[in-house]
Amino acid sequence: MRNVALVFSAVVAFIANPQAAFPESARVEAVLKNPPVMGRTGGALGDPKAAAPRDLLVALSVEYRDGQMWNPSTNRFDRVRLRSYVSKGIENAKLVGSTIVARPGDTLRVRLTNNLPADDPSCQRQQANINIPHCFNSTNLHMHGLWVSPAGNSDNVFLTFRPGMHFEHEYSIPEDHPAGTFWYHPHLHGSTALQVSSGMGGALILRVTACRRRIEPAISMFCFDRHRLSCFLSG
Ligand SMILES: [Cu+2]
Repeated sequence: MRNVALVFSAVVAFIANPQAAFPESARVEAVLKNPPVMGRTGGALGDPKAAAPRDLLVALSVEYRDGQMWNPSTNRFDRVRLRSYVSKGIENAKLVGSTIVARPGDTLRVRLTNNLPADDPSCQRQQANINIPHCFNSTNLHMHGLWVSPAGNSDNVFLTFRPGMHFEHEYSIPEDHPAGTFWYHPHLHGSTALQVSSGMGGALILRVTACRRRIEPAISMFCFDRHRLSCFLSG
């Protein structure tokens, strides 16, 4: 992913009111740098040694973080308190979590710690209607787009982590997994939308060293096309 400096609030401002002035001082403050990278942090794409499968361990802590967002309707920053993914190098989280980089064949372990306050009025012992948003300080983790196990300690969205709990996920990424840009986010019924809109999400990039020409007999044309596409995209 290139150093694309995204200005979420600026984009919103432009869409909401293309005529709205966006002061230079605000623009400089609002520009986001790319989040830090975890997992495969080095190694050239073409380096065969870099392609050997590895065990990767990364840690995500879910915490409240104070920040500010540009409000185009008032022409000033609003202070916000967000539920955020905090990790090494991103202690002062700005809206989104760190980027995780891995390769097909890697075993990716993600240690998730829920450091949100236990005092959660939205979480009642008996939830009358589970389809009403609730338990905003409880969470879990989903690797959006990965072809990995959806059970056990892998990409299991039926797990629930209350405040104070921690868990180590393990994702065995198949060797023939297409390269691509995916993302991770919470997926707990009741709190997903609130947490994702609060910025709990991060990019997950799978890199390949070279285009694989191997085609499994059982793989459909759809899969084959996805492989070709991923090879094409990753160069
Ligand atoms: Cu998803």
